[in-house]
Amino acid sequence: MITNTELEHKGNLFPGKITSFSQHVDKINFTTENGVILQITVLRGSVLRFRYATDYNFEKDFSYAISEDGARGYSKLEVEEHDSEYSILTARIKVIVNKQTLNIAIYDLEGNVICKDDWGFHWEQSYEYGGNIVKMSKSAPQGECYYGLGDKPTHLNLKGKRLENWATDQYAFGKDQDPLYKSVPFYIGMYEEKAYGIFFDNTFKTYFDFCHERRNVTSFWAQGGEMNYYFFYGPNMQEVVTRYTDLTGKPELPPLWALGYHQCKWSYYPEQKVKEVTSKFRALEIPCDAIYLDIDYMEGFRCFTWNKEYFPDPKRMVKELAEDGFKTIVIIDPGIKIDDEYWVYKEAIEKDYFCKRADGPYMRGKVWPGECFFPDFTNPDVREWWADLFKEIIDEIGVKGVWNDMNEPAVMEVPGKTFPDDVRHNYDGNPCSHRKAHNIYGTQMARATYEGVKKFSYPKRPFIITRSAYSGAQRYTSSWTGDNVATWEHLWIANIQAQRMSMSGMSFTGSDIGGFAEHPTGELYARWIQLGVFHPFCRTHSSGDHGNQEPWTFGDEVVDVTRKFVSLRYQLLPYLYTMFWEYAEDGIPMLKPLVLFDQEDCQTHYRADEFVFGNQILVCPIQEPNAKGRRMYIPRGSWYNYWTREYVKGGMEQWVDADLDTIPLFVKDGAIIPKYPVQQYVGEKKIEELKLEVYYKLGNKEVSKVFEDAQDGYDYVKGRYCLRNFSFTGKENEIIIQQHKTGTYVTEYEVFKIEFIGLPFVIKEVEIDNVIVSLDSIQFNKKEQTIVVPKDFTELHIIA
Ligand code: MIG
Repeated sequence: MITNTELEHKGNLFPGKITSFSQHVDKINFTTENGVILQITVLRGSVLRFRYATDYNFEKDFSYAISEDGARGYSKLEVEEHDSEYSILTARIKVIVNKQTLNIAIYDLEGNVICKDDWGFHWEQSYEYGGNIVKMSKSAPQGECYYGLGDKPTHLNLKGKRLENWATDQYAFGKDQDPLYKSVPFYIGMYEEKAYGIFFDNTFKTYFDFCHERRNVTSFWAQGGEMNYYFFYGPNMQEVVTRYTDLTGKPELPPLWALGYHQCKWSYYPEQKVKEVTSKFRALEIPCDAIYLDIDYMEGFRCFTWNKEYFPDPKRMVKELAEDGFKTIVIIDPGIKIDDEYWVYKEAIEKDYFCKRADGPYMRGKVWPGECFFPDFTNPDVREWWADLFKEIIDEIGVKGVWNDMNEPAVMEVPGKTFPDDVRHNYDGNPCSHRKAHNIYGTQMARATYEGVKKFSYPKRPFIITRSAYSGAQRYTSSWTGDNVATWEHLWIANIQAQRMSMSGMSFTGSDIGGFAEHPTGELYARWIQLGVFHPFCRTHSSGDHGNQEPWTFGDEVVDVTRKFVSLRYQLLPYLYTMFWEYAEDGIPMLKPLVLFDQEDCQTHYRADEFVFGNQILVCPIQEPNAKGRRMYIPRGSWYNYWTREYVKGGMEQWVDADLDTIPLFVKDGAIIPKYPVQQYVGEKKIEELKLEVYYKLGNKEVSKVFEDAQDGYDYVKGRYCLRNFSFTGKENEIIIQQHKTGTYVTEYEVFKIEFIGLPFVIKEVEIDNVIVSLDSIQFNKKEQTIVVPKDFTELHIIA
């Protein structure tokens, strides 16, 4: 790689002086003497787009990542010309554009530098492919920290690293290995507790260098396409993420069952084996909602076929599994077997839907079925055709979810593990080579799959999971982190990846619990389950090469731990669903790394183990064998140890006990945590009451929310949901809980069972909506500190 002193000798070109300037509503153009145009678009007061052309010439404007539903509009825009610069002022930030160099600097309204160019935009002409290698370099003040970038299995804070985005099938990847399966060219920078974000929307291979090459410089570049990035001002880190997510899109709510526990293996077959596994879950009372069929369910690995020897009557099997509460999820890969007797192959040939090499032949590659061709998912007609292929699986057989694998795309036995660069793609009417389409291929496959599964599941909700993804994939699909390994180090990696994906707009992610390659010890599996139940997507999966990975293969103690933690997840379903709703509605990351939770506390900036699940539950995994606990940082504020109910003050590191049957877990004081009874699968039981665990806090109000609806279907979009907004006020001898309810959905339970934790007084009197009620009438249980009250109160007073 080149260094700075060499840079100018390596054919780098720089913009010259600005010679003209124009503004068209929200777009401001600066043209330089040597043909560079910088176009700044103001999307919102704190969201700006920077786009650079060379030779006076922009490409056609097209992006797969940007969502049409994102918020647009600003209240203020003032552009002024000064002697040596232009200034652009919005309600949130000020941008200065230097007339001599085209360099930009972004300030907050108090005049603090948020982000400024070092060399700014520069480029190199690509002799090999044509076009430019486009580059951007920014000043990196000492102490700046960096986060984001998708699935990178490296320390949460990216300072000092150089990383690459090129979706790659990395079987048994290691710590710090790069790149992996996903390309999310979005990072968050934070300096002096002020955060901003940059999304470099370019699907070519991109690089990010965070003070690795030069100590005071952060840069990013791409092997083609345009320098085209969005800037998000915080200063609050969560707002950076919500603005990025708003721009690149939010998911629909998943069916509630998809937030349950999933069991997978490569592969469960024949039918008898599948049933053995599912029955065992029920017999051992380990809740489970989904069972996966990996590639062996197909006939010779042909997508959309069934192996009739292993699965003679898939429709009956899927129905029987459904009667026992299991949803069947099947894998679908992109490679289509070259086989003239195979209808999917024949249709794609007839319609000319397979990817081709530059000179005309089909893109041929070996994957599981043998020699295959690959649909061009960047062609809208192909996506529509692909979507319709799901009719039988979903509509007739009753499968509830689809798992997209190998969509980097992966190809076996070739050096680059993927398509050659010259392969042609439609790119929605912007024909291009694989260099440009590679990173988006997996997302377009998942998108086509989502359209199909949704169409045939309707009015129920679809469930899709993908391995490869680009920014914006969260609109269509959940994801998992690929082929990890059954080692303690990988437990650390899984924790980082889930947090990083959350900060990168893709909260609905989880790891293969226990590890995909190799075989975990019972202890490692137990520790992984304890973490995995706090990840938005929760699935055990393994290659099956080194033994079984169902919880019972590790003995009774691990069965008990698994049951305990999976049951806890099921109890917390209303909490988890509410945090998903906040993600779907406002783009709020479901997992909050400590730095995102409290960026003003510099103790959090390099923390990576501890995270907040939703808004009020603090989790910290045990990541070593034989541990009886660990040291961890408890963020500022006060917390209750979930297990012991001990009250702890945050803002310092502490030792926390955690034998094999617990994980360090804390609840924020003032929180109201909703729980359902344990169910073996979503919908097994009628919910007779909603349990509310109220964690006492002295002082300021604390707000908690509970979102519920029909748990599936689209009625919630029409307002048929029930959103409860609770606010807790704690005094020395009284607590007040106010409830504000919106939405038209009527929950099936009639009462709340409220449990008080940490209450400093004995309950003497209870008032519901200003009426004193007898303690008998609300089933006051002094020992358990519980009462049962009608669900629709607006104000509850608990008095000493
Ligand atoms: O080349 O379908 O990451 O989850 O079990 C291996 C078989 C293909 C890789 C996936 C893994 C899946 C496996 N697949």
